[in-house]
Formats: sequence, C-alpha cells, structure tokens
Amino acid sequence: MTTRLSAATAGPLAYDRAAIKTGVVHLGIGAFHRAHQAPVFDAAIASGDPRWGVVGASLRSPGVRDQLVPQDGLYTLVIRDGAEERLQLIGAVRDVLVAPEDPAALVDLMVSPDVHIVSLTVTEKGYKLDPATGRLLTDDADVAADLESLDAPRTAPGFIVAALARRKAAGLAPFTAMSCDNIPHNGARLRDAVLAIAAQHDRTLADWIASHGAFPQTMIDRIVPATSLDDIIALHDRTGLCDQGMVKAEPFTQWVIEDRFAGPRPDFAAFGVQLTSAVAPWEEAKLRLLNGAHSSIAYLGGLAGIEHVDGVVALPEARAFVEALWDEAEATLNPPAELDVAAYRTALMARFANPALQHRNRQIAMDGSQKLPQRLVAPIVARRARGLPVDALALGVASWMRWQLGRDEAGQPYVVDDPLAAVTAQKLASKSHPEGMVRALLSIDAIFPASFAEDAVLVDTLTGHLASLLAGGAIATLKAR
Ligand code: CS2
Repeated sequence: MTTRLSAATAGPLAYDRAAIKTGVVHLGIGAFHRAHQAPVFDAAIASGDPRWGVVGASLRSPGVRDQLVPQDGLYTLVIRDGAEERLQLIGAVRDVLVAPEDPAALVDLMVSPDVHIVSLTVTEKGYKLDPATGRLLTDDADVAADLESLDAPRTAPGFIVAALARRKAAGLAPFTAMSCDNIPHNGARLRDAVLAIAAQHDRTLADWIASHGAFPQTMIDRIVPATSLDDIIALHDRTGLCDQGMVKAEPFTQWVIEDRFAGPRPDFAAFGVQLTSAVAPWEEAKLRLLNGAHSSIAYLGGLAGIEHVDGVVALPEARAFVEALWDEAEATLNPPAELDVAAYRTALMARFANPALQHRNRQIAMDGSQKLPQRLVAPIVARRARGLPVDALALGVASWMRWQLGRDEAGQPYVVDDPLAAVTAQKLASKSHPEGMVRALLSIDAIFPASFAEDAVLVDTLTGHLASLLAGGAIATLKAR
C-alpha cells in the first residue's frame, strides 16, 4: 500500500499552515494555477504574510478536489530542466470546492471579508466570449442561465457577479477579479463579461462594480504540461509518497500584473512578479511569439505523428520555420523597453527544447478556435494591413485547418477537441479542394475577420500551404520552405 502525501506524511513547511487565512479564491484550479500563481501566494505566506491562502474551485469536474483534499491541499511542484529536477512543496492551497456540487458554498466564500482577490484560470473558452470580438456569448446555455438567475451560477463571470452583489449588499468592498488566462486584454474582457451579466440583473450593481471593482490585466507565462501517470510514479520513486496533485513545470516563470487592485494585495514585487501600468505590450509579445509558435508546432507536429514539442524543435526545418514565424510576428510588436526580443527568442527556443517536460502537441492543439485569433490571426492582420507577406504565420493557420480533418498523416483518427469542432466539421463536410476548404474555414467569423477572404494574396498563401500539407505532409512542407 503506498503512502499518500498529506499533512501527516509531508516534510515540514516554512510556515504554520494553521495561521493561514483565505485571501484568494481561485476559479479553475488546474495545473497552471498550481504551478504559476499558487507558488507566489505560497512565497507571500512564507515571508510572514498569512493573508494569502488560496481556496481553489473547479467549475466543472471534481478531479482536482479528489486529488488535493485527501492530501490536505498539499502538492509538489516538480521543476524540470533537462536532467535536473527540483521539488517544491506548496502549502498555500487550503481547500478545493467543486462549484456545480454546491454553487452557494463558493459564493459564500467569495463574500468573506478576508477574500481580497478572486483569480481565474478557466482557459480561453471559460470566459464565454466570442474569441474574435470578445462579446459575451448570450446564446450559450450557461450564460443564458446566469443572465436569467444567479441563484446557482454556472459561469466564472456569473459567480463573480453573484458574489459582488452580496458584497455590495453587505457594505463590503469588492474583491479584485484577476484573470490569469492567455486571452488578449484579459482584465478588460473579464470586466466586460461581468458588467454585461450584472447590468442584466441590476443596473446599480453594474455601476458599483464599474466604479469600485478592479480587473487588472495580467501576462502569465510558464510551460506547465499536463501531469501523466508516469510523472506521479517517478515522483513516488523519488520521495516514497504518492502525490496525485503534483504538477510539473519548466524553471522559467513570469507574471506581469497591472497594478490596479480594489483592496489589499501581496507584496508581489518581493516575489518576482512585475507590477506595471502597461501589460499589453508584454502580453502581445508573449502571445504572438511563444503561443503563436506553440500552436503552429502543435498542429504540424501532431499531424506528423510527433508526440511532444521538443521532438518538433529537434528538427532543423522546424526550428527554421519557428524563427521565420518569429521574424514575421516580431515586426508587428511594440515590445516593452525592458524586453530584449532577441534574447527572449533564444531562451524560448531552449524552453521548447527542454526534453524533460514532455509537453504533448495534442494538449496545445486543444481549443484552437479560441487561441488562433490572438496568436496567429492578429499578427497576420497587422502585417497584411501594411502589405507584408505572411508565409510562416499562414503555415501555422493552414496546419490548424488541416488539423480540423481529425486524422493525422498516418491516417490515425483523433478528436478535434474544440468548442467549435462541430462548426469546422460542418464547414469542411462537402469540401475536398484546398481553396474551397480554406474559404469555408475563413468564413467562421468567430475566428477570422472578413478581410481575410477578400485578401487574394492571403487566400493563395493559405491554399498553397494546405495543399502541400495534404499532399506531402507537415515535414515535407517544412523542408520545402
Ligand atoms: C500553450 C500554453 O496549451 C497551450 O495553448 O501554448 O499553455 C503555454 O504553454 C503557456 O501559455 C506558456 O506560458
């Protein structure tokens, strides 16, 4: 019988867990939160400020609660760099709630005067916004339910509105609602979604949130692949404890936060977080360089049957493609003065090549419809507005198009895991010629602007790439560039 990690079996922490308060409610407590924000709150607690304990909530399934609660919320952050591995025990997470099981319990907690921050990693689709325009998806069943009643909220913005309404009624200050997802202008988008739902219920509530609430914009960066059973077994072999809540990550971590809070916050700067008034240039650089390359690598590699990111960038032709994509994307950026783009690119290639991460291409390939607009479409828009070519960026988009067929180059089927999968499948249903396929997919206005279909040069480039992917495959296409 294996021994589970828990307060009774874990090694000592640098602080007394009994003294911690819940200052943060985190919506969407997946691996990313546990590897990126929770360690910062943990550092704040370890520095002697016990206000920043975290209660996480899952908005859908009980999986994380079942991993963490039997372990008293404790888990190991495994930091891997090639052959080196560092373990960090994180004690900041006090509890995990499963929102659909008891929505009222989550709202009650968010109303606590000790809670100053409600942070979110609910992935792009969790905001229920049109990916191209950022407009609230009022036709979505969960959004419609939250617009109708907030007695048992279903969406992240719905929970925030329900809790802020109670805080207003109780004469409490609002908490700061902090999006930590890879969506552009994440703070403003969350604010818009919250205000749209609030206004539907109570105009004065919406006005109160608009004037007293805070929705800082953030840029978050750390590569955190999904934990596998092999990872759990390897950690067990090393420590003798079974840690089902472990997360693995690269050493690199960056968090840039707009310094706009409605109430107290940790001394973030003391824990390596950058506070600034201008997050957008950081976010744009990260989304277009790291994430744009990541998505392209994921589709090309996935089609070629390469399992992990490092396996793709091990190929010289793939590295050359990534550099070309970065050349194109970099020309659309207005990077912050502190960002040395050349050094960032060099470091980024090394991060992708980290063999110990085993970051699956299929994980990154998920939810492409939600990711493409900010990662690949936006830099194409910027370049085409200046009449510039977009060969590499267009290959990224064409590989996403080819991915929609649901079968790799060896004929292996896979599930296109995307909220718009039915739409892309339907668009492609009667199409067999590359140009028809390109035009059909470009007509999805949640992803692409209307200008794309009217841009003959772009349509031609996309069609050429898609034809090559269909005829010769991803590696041959990369080699022929
Ligand atoms: C990845 C990101 O899955 C994906 O779409 O591109 O999760 C990426 O690993 C992070 O943004 C890195 O900060």
